[in-house]
Amino acid sequence: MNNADLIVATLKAAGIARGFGIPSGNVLPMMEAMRKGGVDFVLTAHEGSAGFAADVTGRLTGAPGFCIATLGPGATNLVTGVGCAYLDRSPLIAITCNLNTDQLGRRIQMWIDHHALFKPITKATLPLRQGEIGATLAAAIRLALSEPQGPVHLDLPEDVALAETNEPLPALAAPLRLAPAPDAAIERAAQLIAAAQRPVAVIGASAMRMADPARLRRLIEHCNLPFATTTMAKGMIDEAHPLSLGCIERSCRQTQRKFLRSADLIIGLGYDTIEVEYEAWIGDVPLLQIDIDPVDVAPSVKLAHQVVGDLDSSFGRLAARPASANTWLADDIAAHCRAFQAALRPASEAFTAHAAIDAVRRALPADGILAFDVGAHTHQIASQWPAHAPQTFLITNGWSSMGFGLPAAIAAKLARPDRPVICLIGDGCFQMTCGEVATAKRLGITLPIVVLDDRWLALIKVKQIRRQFPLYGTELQAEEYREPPAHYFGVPARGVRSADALADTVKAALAAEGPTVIEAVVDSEHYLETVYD
Ligand SMILES: Cc1ncc(C[n+]2csc(CCOP(=O)(O)OP(=O)(O)O)c2C)c(N)n1
Ligand SMILES: [Mg+2]
Repeated sequence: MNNADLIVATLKAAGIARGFGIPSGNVLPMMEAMRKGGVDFVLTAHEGSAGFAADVTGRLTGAPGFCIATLGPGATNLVTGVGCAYLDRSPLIAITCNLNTDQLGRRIQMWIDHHALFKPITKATLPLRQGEIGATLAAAIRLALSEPQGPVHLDLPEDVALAETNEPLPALAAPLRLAPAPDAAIERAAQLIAAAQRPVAVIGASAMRMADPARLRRLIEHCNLPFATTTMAKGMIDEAHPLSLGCIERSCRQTQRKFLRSADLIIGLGYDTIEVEYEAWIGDVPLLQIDIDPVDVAPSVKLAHQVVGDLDSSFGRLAARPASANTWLADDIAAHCRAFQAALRPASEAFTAHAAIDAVRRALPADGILAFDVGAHTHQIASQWPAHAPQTFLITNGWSSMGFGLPAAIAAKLARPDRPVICLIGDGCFQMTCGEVATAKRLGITLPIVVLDDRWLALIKVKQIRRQFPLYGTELQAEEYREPPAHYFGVPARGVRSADALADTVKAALAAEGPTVIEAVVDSEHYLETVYD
């Protein structure tokens, strides 16, 4: 057995079933070990996509995601995906396959200092060395899975990969758990919730990693808390719940802000400020923060109290306190939700982006998974798409990188082959990652790839208009498509120009054998009303 075999056997023992990446000569020993060892190598079109796909695999499987690249430009490409796992806190192992040990640090083709490159975007960046492979890998896996979860980078020189070893498979220790919050902190939080007349909870991204998300719903119901969520936390509790207010700080954010500012206490439940800082929306309302980290707020925020510790423990203990009453009426919440949802859908004769998003929702069963991307469409999808279960609404909002949606959808379909998965992305994002259409084709996965073809980098266009800059450099194409090409890389492409045609085409694509590209030619002028209002 060589060290590459030992690495693969250890990854497999950690529950890792596949790794995403692009090879070079230096990667071949690892790929051969993966082939023999039963960890699938998934070839992507770009290493950035490999990183995004690994991030999403980590979110969905409970084992770290795995991505692999060559040195230099392979490593720099990979960084865009690994950074996503860092800010959005997904467990991930990234391996760069390097030159031979005696060449490291010399002026040799493609060589750069990988540890310097990965240091700011990983929990650790470690060299893999002869005789220390098992211990390094076990430590890396444990660190990636310990809260807050995140990526660990490992650098593997080619001679080390190929060297024979008699190291045994390392024992894998359970990840470290966060300490429970002190009793006094829980007690004070319970008092604040009991005293509030109009408390509102806002669920954030840390809650996505709870061991038992049902505790969140029990706490909300126990305290009768109307709850909103950030973009990433949508679906942690079914948004059809009568206490659900929907998403904050996306389309029609002013409607949500107005409601939030009518509260007398905001309760952040696993609210990670990486998605949006409190001071953007909280106004004068006092804040009770319950999270895994000490809160990061501007001096203007009225921080009433914070509880720092393991979320399963905090929420479980708070839900075990006597129930308290408040003055919320179900009608108030329902009326607010109706007004919010109506404002998101300005009337138009045209086939609008919001109508396209609703059509895709209609076509996807409630347990289906949506992966989408970064742009004005993100704002619109986050506000108007009802998410019904955890892990069904895949987006990056901490890292917020274009190019996430398509590799995320591919990774989701591989991790959950039994579930319908849809990719819904802007045309700018499609142009950035359309090579991954070939990846989906090669994998043979059923995947509708819906492109909202509005001919603009619409989010940046909206910003140009708001800031009174002339429109410049944000138009993707001057004329409307007549028809899309017959196929991309052998994947059939369909053009649609109405909501009904879109819903029907998506349903057909969900029943097809492989991927389908569906180009919805939409009018997104309404973003000027709904986005960054
Ligand atoms: C890697 C990266 N580059 C640039 C940006 C800035 N950015 C955010 S949204 C966006 C436009 C996306 O265009 P498109 O996919 O067409 O979506 P739309 O805004 O039209 O819905 C850009 C350039 C980013 N978030 N990530
Ligand atoms: Mg666009």
